[in-house]
Amino acid sequence: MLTIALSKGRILDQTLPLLEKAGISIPKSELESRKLILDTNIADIKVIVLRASDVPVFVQHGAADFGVAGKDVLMEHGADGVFELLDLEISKCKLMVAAEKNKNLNKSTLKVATKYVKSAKEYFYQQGKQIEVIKLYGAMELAPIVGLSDCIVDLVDTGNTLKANNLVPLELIHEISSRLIVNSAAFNTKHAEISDWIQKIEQSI
Ligand code: PRT
Ligand code: MG
Repeated sequence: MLTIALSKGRILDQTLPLLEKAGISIPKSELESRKLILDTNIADIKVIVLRASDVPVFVQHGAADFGVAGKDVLMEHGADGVFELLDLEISKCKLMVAAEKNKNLNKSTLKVATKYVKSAKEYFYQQGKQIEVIKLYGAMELAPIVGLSDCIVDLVDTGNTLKANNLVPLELIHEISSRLIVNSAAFNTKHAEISDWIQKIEQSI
């Protein structure tokens, strides 16, 4: 039995066609049901659909053998106990620093609003800048406008969300795409089976 953990939302939408090309499909009735463990066309492969940030947790602990998660989520999680095997080249975006235009960011301690606490700390530490992190779970773009922070660290795709909130992208922290991860123990114990599927998925990218 193999269990694949997928992130709900945009990653799920873009992963399903890849899996289908590789020979794993989820019937529409399963996707539309409220079930949390979905059957696939292959009897010994199940799919669980999770909150993006929970995917590496399930894979790390072996509750799922495989998973698909954004590089942003993997960097935050630390990804201990998981191997990052493939760049699926889907759900691409950039992790960036953004702020109001002409905002002075040369302060001794910069207030940074983000849900990417670890990535933000590492980035500014490398820049030799001291920061105070304000952890948010969403609507990061609001923080500089209402004076909660000097800047934000968030994902940027088209840039429309920043623009709509009078913010400008300033510095690139990391290019983001979704990655196929595997539980490191499962990779050893179910090596033949797992390598076989990895190859098929790789050919579908
Ligand atoms: O909403 P919830 O908290 O439940 O989950 P989620 O928001 O984490 O899920 P979802 O479906 O949004 O998918 C998140 C994953 O998709 C991330 O972990 C990334 O790996 C990937 N991804 C790719 C993105 C984007 N592009 C993206 N643009 N995730 C979020 N965004 C958001 C961004 O945070 C910002 O608010 O889109 C907005 C910016 O988009 P533009 O086009 O206006 O620049
Ligand atoms: Mg979202």
